[in-house]
Amino acid sequence: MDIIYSETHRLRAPKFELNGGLLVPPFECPERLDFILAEAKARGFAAPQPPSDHGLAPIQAVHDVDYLDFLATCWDAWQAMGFKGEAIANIFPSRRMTRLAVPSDIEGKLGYYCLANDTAISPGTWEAAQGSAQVALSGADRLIAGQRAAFALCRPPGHHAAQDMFGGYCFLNNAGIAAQHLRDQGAARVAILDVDFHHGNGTQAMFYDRPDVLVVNLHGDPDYAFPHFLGGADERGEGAGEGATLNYPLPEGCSFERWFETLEIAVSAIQAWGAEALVVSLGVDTYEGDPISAFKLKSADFTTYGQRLGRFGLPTLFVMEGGYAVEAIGVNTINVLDGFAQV
Ligand code: Q9C
Ligand code: ZN
Repeated sequence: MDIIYSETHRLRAPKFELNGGLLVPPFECPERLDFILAEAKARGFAAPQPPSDHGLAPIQAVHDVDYLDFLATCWDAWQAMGFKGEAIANIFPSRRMTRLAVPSDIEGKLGYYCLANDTAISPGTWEAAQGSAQVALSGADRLIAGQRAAFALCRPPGHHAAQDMFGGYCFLNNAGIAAQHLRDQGAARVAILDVDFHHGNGTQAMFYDRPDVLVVNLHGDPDYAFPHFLGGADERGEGAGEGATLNYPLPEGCSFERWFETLEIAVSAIQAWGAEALVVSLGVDTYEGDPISAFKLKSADFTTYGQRLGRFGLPTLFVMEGGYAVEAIGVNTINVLDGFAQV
């Protein structure tokens, strides 16, 4: 299985994350990918390959132009204000704040486009986010070329980013961009299976009214888990997309047995829907040792579900999302890919 990877991810290196009322070193850090690359090498995977440049057009196919312009200019505009720290949003268009215009002021813009102030914009963030999207696009190219599977080792992650929102450590929705690319290159029906602990609110929002991309999430129930305001079982798509969104919220402390039963239901639904290609939003923050999540998967369980996805038999693009138990992220991620490849 080809691994696509770009060093540009290192440009995403914020100093701070607002967590528990403190500015702490971000959970989503560059070292995550070092552990994954080291484990891939140790387990006999071929050296990672750089992405090819697809430009902005396939990113603009799912993200709004004004949002991309904001991401491209945010850091410079923030600095021009004389602010000394990283760009962290502090005001949002919440309920009863209904003026629709996008402010020209950068603090206003930042809040307008932000969904969670866990995510600081820092120098190099836009360049890293674009590189991450190119990794996903190049992974999709492998499926278009007829390969059975590919691993897009994306960073920063993407599934919380919507058409016009960043947050949850995400800026560009890599899985959504890849799914759209597969559609544009001839796949009639593409499924996205999101197994990250957190609900992929951005991916869901992006395709909510579309019948051609099925979005399926297994995640911590938003009643107790980030992102809290999307991911209920009753959200099933709208209009032409009615039925093409499926949500399986799961309880705090969810065991692998319960999780895997739910995966079986999700896989059956994808099969019945008739997907031609599968994009897996691969977050390994379902691990029992994850510092910000609440499921109980052990490292060996990642192999088991990788094997199940391998038996499923669809052309499959794995897109890296979350996973914050840094010392275990390599083993857990490669276990999924290795399990898949064993079948
Ligand atoms: N106090 C992904 O896994 N922050 N994003 C939680 C906890 C949000 C995770 C803060 C976690 C987002 C891609
Ligand atoms: Zn996550």
